[in-house]
Amino acid sequence: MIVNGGQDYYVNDTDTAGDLFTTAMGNNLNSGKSPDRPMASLAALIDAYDLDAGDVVHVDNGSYAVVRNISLGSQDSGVRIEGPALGVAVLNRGNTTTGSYVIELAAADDVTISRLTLTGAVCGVFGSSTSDSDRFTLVDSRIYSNSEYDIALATSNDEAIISRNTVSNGTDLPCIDIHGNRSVVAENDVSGGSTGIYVSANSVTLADQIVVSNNRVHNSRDRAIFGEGQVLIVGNTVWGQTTSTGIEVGPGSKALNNTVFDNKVGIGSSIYNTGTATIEGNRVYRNSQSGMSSIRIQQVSMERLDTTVRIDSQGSSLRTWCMRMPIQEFAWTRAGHKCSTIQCINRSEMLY
Ligand SMILES: [Ca+2]
Ligand SMILES: [Ca+2]
Ligand SMILES: [Ca+2]
Ligand SMILES: [Ca+2]
Repeated sequence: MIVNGGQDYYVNDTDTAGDLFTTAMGNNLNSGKSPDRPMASLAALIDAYDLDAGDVVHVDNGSYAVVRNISLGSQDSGVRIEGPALGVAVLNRGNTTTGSYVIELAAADDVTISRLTLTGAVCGVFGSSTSDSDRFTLVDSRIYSNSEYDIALATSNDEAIISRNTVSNGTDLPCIDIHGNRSVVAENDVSGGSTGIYVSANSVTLADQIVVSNNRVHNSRDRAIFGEGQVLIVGNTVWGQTTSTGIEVGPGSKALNNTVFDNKVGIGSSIYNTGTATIEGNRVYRNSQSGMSSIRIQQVSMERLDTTVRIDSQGSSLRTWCMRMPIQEFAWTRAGHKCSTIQCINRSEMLY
């Protein structure tokens, strides 16, 4: 283990065109401690140093073949790893055999990754159920074309922040898969996957709520956003699930103030046995089959202010909702769309 000096670390590939942080080609024989002595491999640098809070690893413009997982352990807690503000630092795992990740969290708390492109792995960022890497932050990055998930953080990884990233893949699994308490998924652009953002909360306690807010999610196979447990899905824009559903809420979750259009079904719920999902204040329009749909509709409620309104099923083959509630305002429906069975609507729920 090399003794640290200063808090800045440098990585570069062998192409110096457009470099912002470094002044020389990367080489793993370098110390990685100054702009003219960058290392070539982020994994090698992480392994060589015991990193701490305040340490910043600068990964310069370039293409990096990631030949083994970049594994962040407890001794690396607090580190920030950042790419260039202009240009891209592409970390390509080039390996989709089981267990291949670009970034693997292994008991590293308070890690921040910013402005990196992560691709070519089973999973771009992975934290297992025993990783217990809390307060992980991923911002301003691009994660795409990983063979299973782009980002997967299991239950032990609490308080993650996934924000302002562009995330996409073409797989049968979610692009973003989040389970840790008090996590936030915000302001990302997410496309593809079976589900764009899949959030299954372990806790039913409000204090542990996971928030999915202000994302743009589109063109996923099964649904754009799914939440179950203590999950708040708020302020997202969701479109382009032409054969499936925009937002699906399971027991304990709430869809609030989202804009949902050009899907087969706008907002659906999946309450199989017990539980309540809440759908409130959304703008839902131009969905080809129905604005809203449910599997067990009688167990779903719609809340307006402090009033809980029951929703009854009608047309079970189409699973179309007919909302029976004290008339607040009449909804209007679009001719030819099967959401026309919706008869009246919450004042704040624009559904047409
Ligand atoms: Ca280390
Ligand atoms: Ca470079
Ligand atoms: Ca340390
Ligand atoms: Ca934890």
